[in-house]
Amino acid sequence: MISKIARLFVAFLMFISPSLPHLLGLPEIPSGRELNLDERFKLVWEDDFLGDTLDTTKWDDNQSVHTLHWGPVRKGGYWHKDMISVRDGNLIITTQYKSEALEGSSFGAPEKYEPGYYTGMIATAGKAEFKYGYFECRAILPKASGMWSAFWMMNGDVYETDNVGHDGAEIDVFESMSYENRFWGTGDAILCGIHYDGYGEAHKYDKLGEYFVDNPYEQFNTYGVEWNENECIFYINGIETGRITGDAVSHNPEYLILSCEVSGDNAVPNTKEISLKGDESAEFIVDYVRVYEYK
Ligand SMILES: [Ca+2]
Repeated sequence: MISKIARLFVAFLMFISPSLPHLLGLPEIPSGRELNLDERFKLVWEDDFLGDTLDTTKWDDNQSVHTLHWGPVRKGGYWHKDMISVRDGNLIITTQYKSEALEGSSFGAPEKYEPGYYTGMIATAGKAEFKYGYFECRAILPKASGMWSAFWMMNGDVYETDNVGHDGAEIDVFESMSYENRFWGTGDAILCGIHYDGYGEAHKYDKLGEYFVDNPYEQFNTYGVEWNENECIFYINGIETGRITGDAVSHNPEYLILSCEVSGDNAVPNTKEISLKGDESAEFIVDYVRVYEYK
């Protein structure tokens, strides 16, 4: 209900001036041009998540991805392959507190798994990397506060600090910022942007903005980015939300990532934000990921 009021308020602001919500730091309602997918693109890669296991010819499940720079610790919890499953035509990334550490090691990193929040990620690094086209996933986001689910793209050269993202960038097709615990019902919104020049002092972030999605924790929506040599154009359900041009645009192949994280740092969860209690779990459900080339 509160989300509906927030959305009506934002619609009113956009009626006065389309850029007003953005200036006030509020999410916008997608209102741009239509994608026209069939007319402009052809499908070149997809995973519909059929069968009972992750297709490891397409994805790694974060214990064997050596090209990535991350250990098993991720924000307030751990990434672990046991939290990844495929069921009823969907990929499921489950988040849950484990009072006993799950077994295994990750990336050959020295950190060990301990009791705590467990969730997961999968990536196509070294298996399917793409330059330019249209990239889309169809998903239901995890229904619990303190979850940070995302569909994003990376290239290892994102760490090159040369003031441009041309050698590689982190393209966040969407990041879900949480559920329920944001002011004015804006938890129904997602975030889009591009990070480049690494994550240290030279780090740059072109934040496109935040956008409302239809019942993202209850129903499937599509989240996409169209990427060419000039710009990245972001879409929700085939409607443009906005575009990023200039230095942030990558000109190198990027791999795809689906992931969930929990609020916190160094595997210490922010329990004020995380609404899961006991052994309750939350699921990030992905129907498909599709990659298209320009016709
Ligand atoms: Ca599917």
